[in-house]
Amino acid sequence: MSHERMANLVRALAMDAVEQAKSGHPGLPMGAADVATVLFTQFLKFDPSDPHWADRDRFVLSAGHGSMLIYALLYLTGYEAMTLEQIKRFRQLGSITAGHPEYGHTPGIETTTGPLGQGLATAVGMAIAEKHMAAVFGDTVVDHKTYVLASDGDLMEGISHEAIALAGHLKLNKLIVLFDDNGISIDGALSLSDSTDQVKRFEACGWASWRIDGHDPQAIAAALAKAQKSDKPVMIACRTTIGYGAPTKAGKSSSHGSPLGADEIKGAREKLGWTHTPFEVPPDILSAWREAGARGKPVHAAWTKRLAALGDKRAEFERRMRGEISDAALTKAVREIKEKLAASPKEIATRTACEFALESLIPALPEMIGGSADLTGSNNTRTKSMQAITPADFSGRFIHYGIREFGMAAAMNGMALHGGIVPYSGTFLVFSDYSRPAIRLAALMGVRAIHILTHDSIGLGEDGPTHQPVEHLAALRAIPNLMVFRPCDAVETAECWELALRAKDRPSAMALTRQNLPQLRNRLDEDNICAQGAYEIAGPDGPASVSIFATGSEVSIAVDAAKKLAEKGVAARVVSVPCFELFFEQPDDVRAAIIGNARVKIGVEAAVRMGWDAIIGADGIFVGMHSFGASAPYKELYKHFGITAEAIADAALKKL
Ligand SMILES: Cc1ncc(C[n+]2csc(CCOP(=O)(O)OP(=O)(O)O)c2C)c(N)n1
Repeated sequence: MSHERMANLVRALAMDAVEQAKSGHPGLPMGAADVATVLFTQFLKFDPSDPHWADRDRFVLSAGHGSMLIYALLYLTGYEAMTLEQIKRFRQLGSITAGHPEYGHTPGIETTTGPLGQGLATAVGMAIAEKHMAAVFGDTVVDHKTYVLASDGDLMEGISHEAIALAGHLKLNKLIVLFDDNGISIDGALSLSDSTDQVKRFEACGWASWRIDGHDPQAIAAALAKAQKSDKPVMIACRTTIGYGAPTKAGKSSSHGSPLGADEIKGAREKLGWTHTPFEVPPDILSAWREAGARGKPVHAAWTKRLAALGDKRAEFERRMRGEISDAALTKAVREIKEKLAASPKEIATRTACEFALESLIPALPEMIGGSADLTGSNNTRTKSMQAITPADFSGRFIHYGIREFGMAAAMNGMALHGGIVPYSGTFLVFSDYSRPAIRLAALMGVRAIHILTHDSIGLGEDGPTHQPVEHLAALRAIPNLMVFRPCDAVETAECWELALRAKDRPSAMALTRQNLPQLRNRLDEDNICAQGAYEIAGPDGPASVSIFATGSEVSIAVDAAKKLAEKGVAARVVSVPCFELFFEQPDDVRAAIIGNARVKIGVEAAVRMGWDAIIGADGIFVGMHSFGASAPYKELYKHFGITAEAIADAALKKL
């Protein structure tokens, strides 16, 4: 079967599906069909009968708008779930051919793409994960590549720079980027807004990079063959024509993101020599594609034998790839931490409590890989025993991500998606804005990536308002499926870590303090009390007329306020709310009991009020931030902004 016929079937399916849906992007699939056909028929190692095969090559269509390309490839190579019927239902509710590739929604999709640049940055994490797993389990069972198809848009996004710099630094030579170098974006020619020499840029970042004709199958194959042997990551700039084959729209932005229209499609069929009706799949071409899809079967079978030969390590490899944390190891580690804290309570910052917890968690859970965006000493995410991952040795468990918050968060997604790793990282809470789009994708995909976000309020003090988050907790809580933890002491920090680790299908953000906090929970609780999201941490024996709800560093302030109220004869209880999301997921009666029916409800958090009304009601009192912070020693700031025990008690008394 000729390459041309096979590639043209991809083009035909893409233009027909977009036409039928009356929406979508035909230009990229038509332009990149040659590159993708060579990759999928000659190089990519995969087995459509097992989309989760651990040693498959990963393919990331970073330019997710070209989704019809990957849907067509999955169908043609024989992924069972991807039927022609699904292709015909492109972009319709309930189909697996959504508008952009979605992980978990469509078998064979390795990561959700659409937000340009992130696919590439996620792939960097996959390539790191491959190297680490190979270092731990050996290259007889872990030896695969990560391929990315990236567009101009992917490479224009700032995130691409963080990603390629990190990949170049780490010499991720099994990462191969195919750049769909078509010189066109939505507004028109790329020359309207960009004149970067991408090959030089990648070379400057430590990549091997060169240009080829992206419509010449021999050139594509030769480049991919050369890339296999590289000692650096590889970027192949494939010169293509967007909308290849369309008579008047090829090479123009008009083929980028809308149906070609009946006349243009008719013309494209003529130009491509495609005599078939819409959605017609010539059996001989399909069978050539299916044959290409079956290439991986014997390779997979041979791998299965090598896996069996792994002996004792096999079960551990499989456990890690399934993402199942050892319940016994985690339970034991958390118990150990809590016992130590009960025996000798610690007045420490929660960032320090995090490190204290990690000292037990890291040896217990070998799948945890930590890191920091150049704030290692401030985030306390590296324990003493952790070795750094380096280009020469990937067996380490700590990544110096550099000052690349977004690249870090995207790479974490890639590691989690690859499997075998539970990534966590550190930066300041205020800079979660920089990593937010990747945190959002983690939540959308349902992957376990754990973000340690320290210096979580005005409590960081003298670095001032540029570094003091005020709206970030609310902003993170607004992301569906993300758990935002704000523990109040060392015990809660350990419990929140346990919850984050056990949540296999969701990411977490943990806001931790710079300043020391008293340990409020001094007895040993067998259960994870934070699992409910909120609980009464202090209160009178009888009914209370004031309920104070607080998180993190403000819980101890709330406890002091309750004491002041008690001195005035007012019974007040304090509810610690380490995780809004877990609290809101409780049954109504549990929630109602925790909220209680005190006459006065007060929320205390050194951040903006947004989100708090769900707990304290619209008529509740909120003690927190109403503006940006300021630079000063933190105790002065708490006084200045009125977040004190006196202020809380006064507000309660006024309202009673
Ligand atoms: C972060 C982000 N910004 C904007 C968009 C909207 N968008 C989709 S494709 C595209 C650019 C298209 O140009 P290119 O990447 O070269 O793709 P091609 O036209 O070659 O298909 C834009 C701006 C997006 N998907 N992601």
